[in-house]
Amino acid sequence: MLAPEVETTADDIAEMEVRGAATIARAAADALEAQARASDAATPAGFREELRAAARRLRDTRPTAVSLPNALRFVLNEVDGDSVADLREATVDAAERFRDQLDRAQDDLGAIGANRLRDGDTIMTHCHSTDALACVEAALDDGKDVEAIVKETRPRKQGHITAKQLREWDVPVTMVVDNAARRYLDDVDHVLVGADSIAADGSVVNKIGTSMLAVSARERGVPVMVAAQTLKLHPDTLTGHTVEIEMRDEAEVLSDEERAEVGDVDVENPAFDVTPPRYVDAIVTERGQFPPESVVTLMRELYGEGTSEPWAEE
Ligand code: RUB
Repeated sequence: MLAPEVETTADDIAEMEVRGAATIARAAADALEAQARASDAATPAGFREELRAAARRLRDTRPTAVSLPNALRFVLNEVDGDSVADLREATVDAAERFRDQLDRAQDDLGAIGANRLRDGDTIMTHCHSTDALACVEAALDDGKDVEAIVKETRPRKQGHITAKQLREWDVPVTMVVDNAARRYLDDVDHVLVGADSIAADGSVVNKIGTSMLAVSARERGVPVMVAAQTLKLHPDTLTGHTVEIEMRDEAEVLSDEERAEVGDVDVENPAFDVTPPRYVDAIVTERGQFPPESVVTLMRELYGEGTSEPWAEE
């Protein structure tokens, strides 16, 4: 019943071939569009059931980045019509609108984030965030010179992706192991990271190690800027829910070979952590920059007091 593109996308997200909150959201919208195009459902009810099943398959891949359910909700809530053809067209249109909105949000937040960066500034990055890099790209477009100290980001080394992108823009890059971050903070003007989810109290959920970096940055007096389009706001946290932190395969930390050498140890491999709002100076969104504690106002405005699960089985 599921289109092959849905299965492939779900596998790619789970295996991190497709990764990063915004990119995952876009891939999910693309997959729903592919499902709509491929559907040979005989009835509107059948079409809707297929789309919900596709959304459930995508939803179950990774739990932490709220951009994924927010994207699925955006598309599913726009699917309206009396015939399969109408429903198909509505799905395709909604996916298209979603992609446009995502691109525009990234451009807009990039322009706002760039205003925080001065000519000659050095940033320190953690993981790979397209929202964070949009700020750098906009600053470069404004004619500012920016340098970067890029944290490697164990265990998956997403810092390499960031370094590659920055080098393509001719930004001077120094790569450091994660443990060296504090040593280099004195040379840094801004810590610049993205987010997978932002909670109603302004806590920032991002790649594991973000909170340690933010605490060190606060101790060193270096401002911490989180670039996160409003797709990263987690509406369930308005009603007291917490954000699930993904635990990944221990082999990412300790290979079978290494384990044979080390012996019988337990391994924990959380993919994300929570940075309390007091360590964050600004959350930069396409709607402006916010002190983390005030982001709840924006969340209420955009997402109301609760969320639906339009992919649930009926
Ligand atoms: C990626 C990560 C990124 C955010 C924001 O984790 O933590 O900082 O997703 O990225 P993973 P973006 O590699 O495990 O998916 O700004 O591109 O949405």
